[in-house]
Amino acid sequence: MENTIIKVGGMSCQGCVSNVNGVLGALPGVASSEVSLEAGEAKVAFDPQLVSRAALLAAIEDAGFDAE
Ligand code: 9UX
Repeated sequence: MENTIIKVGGMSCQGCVSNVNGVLGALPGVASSEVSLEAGEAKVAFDPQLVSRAALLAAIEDAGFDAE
């Protein structure tokens, strides 16, 4: 398992937080995600055999947010 912190831009309410948690949680290989509106970031634990960090960023961006 690998842990990463992703900066997430464009979240303006707790609904956005739920949306980001939802898209991350739907990806195979994501064990857990913790998204903070205040910090503008997501802490994600994932299995690098199943999903890449780049795929996490892409999923967040597809949901309409910025990720880096
Ligand atoms: Mo809040 Mo975010 O009304 O995708 S859910 S701004």
